[in-house]
Amino acid sequence: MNEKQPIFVTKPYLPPLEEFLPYLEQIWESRILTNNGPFHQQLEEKLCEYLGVKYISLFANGTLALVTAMQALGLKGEVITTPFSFVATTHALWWNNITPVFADIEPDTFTLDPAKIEAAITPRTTAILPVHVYGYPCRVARIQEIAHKHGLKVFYDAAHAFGATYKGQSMCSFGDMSILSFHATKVFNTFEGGAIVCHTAEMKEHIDNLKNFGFRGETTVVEPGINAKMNEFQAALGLVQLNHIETAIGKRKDIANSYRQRLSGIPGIRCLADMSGVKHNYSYFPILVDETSYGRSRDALYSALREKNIFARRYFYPLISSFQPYSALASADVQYLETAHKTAANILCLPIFTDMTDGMVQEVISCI
Ligand code: T4K
Repeated sequence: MNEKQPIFVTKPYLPPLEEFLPYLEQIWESRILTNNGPFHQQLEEKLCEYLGVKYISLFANGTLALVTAMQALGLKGEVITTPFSFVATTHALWWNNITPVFADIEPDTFTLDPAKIEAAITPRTTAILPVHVYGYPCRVARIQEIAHKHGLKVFYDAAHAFGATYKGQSMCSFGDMSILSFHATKVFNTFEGGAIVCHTAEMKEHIDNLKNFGFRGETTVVEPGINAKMNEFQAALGLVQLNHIETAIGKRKDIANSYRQRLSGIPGIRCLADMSGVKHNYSYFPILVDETSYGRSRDALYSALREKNIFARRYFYPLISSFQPYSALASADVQYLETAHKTAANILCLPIFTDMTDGMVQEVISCI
C-alpha cells in the first residue's frame, strides 16, 4: 500500500476559518438564509467591481446558469458548440430542447475554431456557445463577426475563466452574455455556485426573474422560471474568497511556471504557453503527451501517476460528442472533429491548486 497522501488534480481553496465565522454568526443572528439576502447583494456588487462588468446574477451552480442563460436569450433550434468541454455545456442545451451542433477546435488553445463555425450554420441555428477552455480566450472578435453576419447570439461558457482577462477586459465580458462556475474545483469557489454576466439592467432583471420561479414582486409571475438562487452561505464564502483571489492566482502562476521550466527538457511533453494580451488564471495545467517521442501513451502516464497516488485528470476525454446521448448526431462524426479527437486522446491535466507545495510539484515532475 502506498502510504503517501494523494495529490488530486485540484484541492479547493478555503480561507482561514476565522475569516468566515463572523459571516456565519450574522446568518445565525439574522436568519436570512437565501432569496437575495444581504451577502448575495454584496457579492454581486463586489464581483462587478472585481470583474469590471456592469451586471451579474448569482446562481446555485454553473449548470443552472447555463440553462437559464439560454432561456433568457430565447434560444431554440440549433446551437453551435464545442465537443471539448465538460458535459454540462451540452447538457444545458438538451435541457432547453435545443440541438447541439458540434464544430472542431483549434490546436493551440483548444477553443472553438471560427473557421469551422460558418460551415455548421443552418436556417435553424440561433446561437454560438464557445468555451474559454482552461481560461484561454476564444477568438472573440472573429466569432462576433460571424454571429453578426448571420444574426446569431453568442454566449460564452466562461466556467474556467474567472479572474482571467483578454486585452485588459474580463473574459466574461464578451458576447451577449457569459456564464461562470464557482464550483469547489474552480479558482474561485463558493462550495457550489455560478453566475451570469450580461450587459443591460433589463436583461439582468429578466435573468433574476427566471432564477426565482419567474416572480416579479410578491404576487406576479411573469414567466415560468426555475429555482436557481445562490444562498447566503455560498455568497458569504464568495465575499471572503474574493479577498484572496489575486494571491491564489499568483500562487498558481508560480506552480505553472515551475512545471513549464522543469518539464521543458522532456521530449514528447508539451505545455501550453501563456498568450500575449492575456492575464491567465491557471485554473488547469494541461499537457499534451506525444506517444512517439515520449515513449508512453497519455493513458500509460495517467496510470503510472495514479500508482504513485497522483490523480491527474483527462479533461476532456471522452469528448462530449462521444457520449451516448450525443454520439448519433451528424455533427458528432469523427471526420468533423479531428483536432478535438486528437486533443482528447493526448491531453492530461496535472494537479494545480493554490495550496500545492513545491514538493508536490516536484513529485509530479519526477514521476513524469
Ligand atoms: N462548463 C464547464 C466548461 C465546466 O468545466 C463546468 C464544470 C460547468 C460548465 C458546470 O459548472 P458547475 O455546474 O459544476 O458549477 C468537476 C466539477 O464537478 C465541475 O464543476 C467541473 N466543470 C469539471 C471540469 O470538474 P469532476 O467530476 O471531474 O470532479 P471531481 O469530484 O472528480 O473532483 C476532482 C478532484 O477534486 C477530486 O479528485 C478531488 C478534488 N475535490 C473535489 C471536490 C468536489 C476535493 O478535494 N474536494 C471537493 O469538494 O467534475
